[in-house]
Amino acid sequence: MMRRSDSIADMMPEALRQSRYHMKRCFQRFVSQGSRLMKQQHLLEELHGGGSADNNKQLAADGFLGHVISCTHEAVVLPPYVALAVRRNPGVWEYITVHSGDLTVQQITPSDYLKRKEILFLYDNSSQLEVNLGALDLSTPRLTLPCSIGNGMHLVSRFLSSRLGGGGGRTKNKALLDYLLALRYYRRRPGDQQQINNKLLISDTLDTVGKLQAALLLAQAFVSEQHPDTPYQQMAHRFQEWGLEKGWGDTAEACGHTLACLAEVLQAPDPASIHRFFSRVPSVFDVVIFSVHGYFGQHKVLGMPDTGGQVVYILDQVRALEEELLQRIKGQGLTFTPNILVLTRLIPEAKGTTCNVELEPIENTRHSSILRVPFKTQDGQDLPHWVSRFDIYPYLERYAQDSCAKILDILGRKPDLVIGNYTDGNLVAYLVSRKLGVTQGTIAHALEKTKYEDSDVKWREMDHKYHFSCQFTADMIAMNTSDFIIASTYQEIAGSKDKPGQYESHYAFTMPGLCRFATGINVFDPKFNIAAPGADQSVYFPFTLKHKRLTDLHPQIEALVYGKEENDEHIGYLENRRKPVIFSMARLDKVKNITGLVEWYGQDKRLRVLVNLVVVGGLLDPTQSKDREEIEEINKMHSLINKYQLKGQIRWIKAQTDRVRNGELYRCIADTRGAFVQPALYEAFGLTVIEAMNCGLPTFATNQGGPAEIIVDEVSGFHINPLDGKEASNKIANFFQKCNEDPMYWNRMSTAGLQRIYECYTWQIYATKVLNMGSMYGFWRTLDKEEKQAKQQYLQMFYNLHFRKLANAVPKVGEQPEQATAVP
Ligand code: UDP
Ligand code: LCN
Repeated sequence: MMRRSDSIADMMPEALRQSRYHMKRCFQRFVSQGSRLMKQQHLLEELHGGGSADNNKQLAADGFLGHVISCTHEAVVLPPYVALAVRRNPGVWEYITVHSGDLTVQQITPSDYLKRKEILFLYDNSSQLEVNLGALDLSTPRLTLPCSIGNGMHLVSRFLSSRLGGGGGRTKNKALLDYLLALRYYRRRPGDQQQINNKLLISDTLDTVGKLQAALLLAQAFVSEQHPDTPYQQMAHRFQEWGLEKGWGDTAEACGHTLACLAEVLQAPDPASIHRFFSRVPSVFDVVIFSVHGYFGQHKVLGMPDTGGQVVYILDQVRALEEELLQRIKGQGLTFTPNILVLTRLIPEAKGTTCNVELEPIENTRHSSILRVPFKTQDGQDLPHWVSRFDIYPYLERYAQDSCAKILDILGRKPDLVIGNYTDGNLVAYLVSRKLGVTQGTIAHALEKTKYEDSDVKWREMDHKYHFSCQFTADMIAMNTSDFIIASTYQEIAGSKDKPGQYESHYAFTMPGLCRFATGINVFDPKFNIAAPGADQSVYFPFTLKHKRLTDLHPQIEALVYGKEENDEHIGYLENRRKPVIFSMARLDKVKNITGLVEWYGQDKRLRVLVNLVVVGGLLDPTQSKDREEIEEINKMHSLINKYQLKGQIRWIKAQTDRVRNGELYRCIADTRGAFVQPALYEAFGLTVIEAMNCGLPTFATNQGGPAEIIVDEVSGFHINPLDGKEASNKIANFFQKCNEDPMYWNRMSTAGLQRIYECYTWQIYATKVLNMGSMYGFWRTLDKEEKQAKQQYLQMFYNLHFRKLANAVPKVGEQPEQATAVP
């Protein structure tokens, strides 16, 4: 019996005994064409000497070999050897070589595997730089189960509980005591009358764990005798007598909870009490978020080059974080105002947006602003033009310095948490958090490496256009320096059973002639956390909430959807308005596959009878677009509408940037008892999916990427395979047919979608998680300081000696106007 938990190399001899002949033929086929890189599909085809072999029955018949090949994502063939990169589970890789002649099998290291791979691209790799970042994490605990990936905070509280609860008597909690002694709120801003300088929770007199425990006992006894609502101010003087400072709570009851949490942690910590305590500690007040590349603004930026859902995400995130911060600070009995600054680029030539404004308050917040800092040219002038996100590397170091100075000026203190977004934001977040010595968080809405096949080994071919040499190096630096990483979904980190995740693809990779990452980032690192975004529920609310509906907008929406007028705002019309509408909205990129949806619809007669199609996206006139990809898609849309004679059944509306009206538009589609369809070839997360679901619109979304996780297929919506249009359109048609037979079916799907959202995808859940991360990892980073510092120093050296050179070699294209490239 084969145990799939054993290493492949260990199991091979037994498998060989079972089917030596079959294996030999297979490996000889692999080497028959000389040295090459083979991908999974190719390997599966050649397993049987050509033709498709990926059906499960066939693989089962191939026994162990079939199992190994079905888990092999790539093979390096250097006759007589074949080196296999086998992914046995999400995040779990094994590298082996098989000799095609005698079938001897050997386990090899990732580095050995990558060296073999380089030979395919380089004549001589003997002087290739190798970086092994995993080797620097000697004592960092690792998760072990693939199903725990992305649940880092939970595991950190477990590790902390055994660490703090371990032997060592009263000294065992020294790290926690030192952390508490360092808690302080200091602020001095230029116009402030006086500086604020407050110790928090404990004073310097409580300098041993014993003294702290004694003080906690006294305070606990005292607050238990007070009315639960007694304000902290009335108890403050007693707290101070015991060496306790403010920050425990606003009332006797709240103080009692925090005191009890800390007492429990000091006495016998368990993961739950640690988690509770860190969710109450007053440690995060000011947050800085870097989303550097533009255009970043609140109006008229969606659809501009490089600007998509990540802007929506950051702005909504800020609103949620501010709300959560205000609640927490009040609950801690403090009166400090939180501040959130979103740092982006100031673009003097702002094309009708506010991207040339330095400080812009964020709507629907009281204490949050966008702060724009310009890029500087070599001679110190403000760089006037937009610069593609692929070309901005030479500007980032100076940008980080300038931003840092501005932040300190505006906040009057160091932020408590610096979060980066996308490669550029993350790199700057690294530079700024390193300089200020504060906690660093990382977000990547989509990592670029997995978007382009073989972008690592073929980096040289693509570098003039994409500068992946800089990008992947910057990603490695930021992922490794970051205290925690926020991902939207599990698949973003570790993919699925069959497909590696975006972060996972950085585990071991090489850029021949540049750098070999023998280990880059390990997805079993407890820094990974899933915190899925939500949708602004004041904008995207259920269609059934009649009193909130924006009926004033209905005439405009009516004209958009059902008007007959064709111009550069909309084309096509809907003849039969009694039919439900299937709706899609996205940037008009290839990957969004809106043209795919139009084609599926065109080809499916049954679907065309059942529903109308409304799509929002892009421009309608190709001559008005500057984006190469968008132009192609626009032309394709027109030709599909003609080819399938869709007029009368389709309405194509140009990109809509009024999110409030878009919210009502989703609801109006729900009024038709229609559905939302997200047909992307790949979607990192998919904000439109949750927007639609929030409005109560049954949703069909791609099974490639985030939506596969957002929706539970056939329960809270439907998955569709974007590579199989026939099956997808059939699934949509079946749904509407079923709704005709059972009108309650539509209602059930609508409600189930909403339920899924409320359980898992709200900004409130997100904000709670992220602030807990800020607090928990803020302490975690103080443990094993020497080892962590050694890794930081190594990465700093890597930045100085390697990254800086790469960044400086990128032509400063921003200093001349440039055409838009791809968008995120
Ligand atoms: N969006 C919009 N108008 C459009 C197309 C998209 O307002 O014409 C918004 C959409 O509502 C969503 C965001 O842009 O909030 C797109 O985010 P998503 O995650 O779906 O995709 P991205 O563009 O980030 O890849
Ligand atoms: C970027 C993307 O491509 C989308 O899939 C995400 O939903 C968006 O950012 C926000 O995270």
